[in-house]
Amino acid sequence: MRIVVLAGGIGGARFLRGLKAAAPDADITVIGNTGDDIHLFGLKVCPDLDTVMYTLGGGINEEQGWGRTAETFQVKSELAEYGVGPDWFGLGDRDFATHIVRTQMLGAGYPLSAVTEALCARWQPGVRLLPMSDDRVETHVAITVEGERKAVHFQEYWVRLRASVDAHAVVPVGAEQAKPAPGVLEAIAAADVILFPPSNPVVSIGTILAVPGIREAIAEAGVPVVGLSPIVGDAPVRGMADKVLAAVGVESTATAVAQHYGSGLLDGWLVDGVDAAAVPEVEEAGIRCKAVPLMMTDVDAAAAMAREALALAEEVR
Ligand code: GDP
Ligand code: FO1
Ligand code: CA
Repeated sequence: MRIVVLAGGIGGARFLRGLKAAAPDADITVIGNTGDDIHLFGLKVCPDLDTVMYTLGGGINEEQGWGRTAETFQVKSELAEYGVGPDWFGLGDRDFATHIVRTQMLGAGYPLSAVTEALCARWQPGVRLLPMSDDRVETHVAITVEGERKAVHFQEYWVRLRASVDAHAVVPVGAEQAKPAPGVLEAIAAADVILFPPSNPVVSIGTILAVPGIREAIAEAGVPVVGLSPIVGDAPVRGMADKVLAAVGVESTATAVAQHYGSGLLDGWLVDGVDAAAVPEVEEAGIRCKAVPLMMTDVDAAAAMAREALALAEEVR
């Protein structure tokens, strides 16, 4: 079975670990969000691709959900001694190596998709990890600071400001001109099932869908598209997805997120047991819906969610 998954960082990566356990023989292609990417200290950092790669490759810091295990921060403190920032983004020593290799290869002319493949040769994530695009796309967030409206990089909004101010708009800068990376449209067209893990609907999956051609290819693939809600009990399980959902006028409920994707894209939607009341509302919108446990407390729990998603896909096929 060929499965295509659109993934952000932590939510996507933890779901994928479960999916691999639930469907060990499946051929899994991951289309990763690159809108979170940022250039720091002359290096290209791809947080969501790295989170998927490290999580599936056994190198992730489990408690944190991002970055490398047993990390140290010598380079960061040396940079700080020079007064070189930003100091609000924690790049660790081990992680730095990944960004150095990536930047070196990009400088030599390799596209991000080829670089990602080369990095994955070390980590062996057990899936094919494709960036959504080889073209630069950067999510910016419009906010008001001291009465003045301005746009900041998504990482500045998320990590430095902790989404503490309201977002007026979320803009995937460059998306309109971006092309899907090699293999993305082909994987979608060849898929037997397409899954939306419980990733951020706006800045992870929404950004991937903003690359022209990807949304259309999914809608036209003619195979079941099933999503899992990142919103449980009217709040994100972790992170500040509610802030970016509000920016696009979507309530933080499992129902509203399903309606936001819409029946033109989604065939099936899983909500958590605490949101069972959402089932008839989602079905009213023409999307088959089921309530099952959706907390990824460990790999077994994530695997059970993946099995439910694949079962729902068979129901709607
Ligand atoms: P990010 O790029 O690291 O922010 O990760 P993603 O975009 O892939 O996923 C973020 C979303 O995952 C958040 O909105 C969380 O609510 C959701 N999430 C994290 N852990 C869980 C979980 O155990 N269950 C569910 N249903 N959602 C989760
Ligand atoms: N998230 C933080 O909250 N603080 C950090 O200092 C931080 C550093 C970092 C470094 C590399 C990396 O791959 C991810 C990192 N993240 C950090 C996570 C990440 O930037 C965000 O959680 C996601 O991009 C949000 O989707
Ligand atoms: Ca992300």
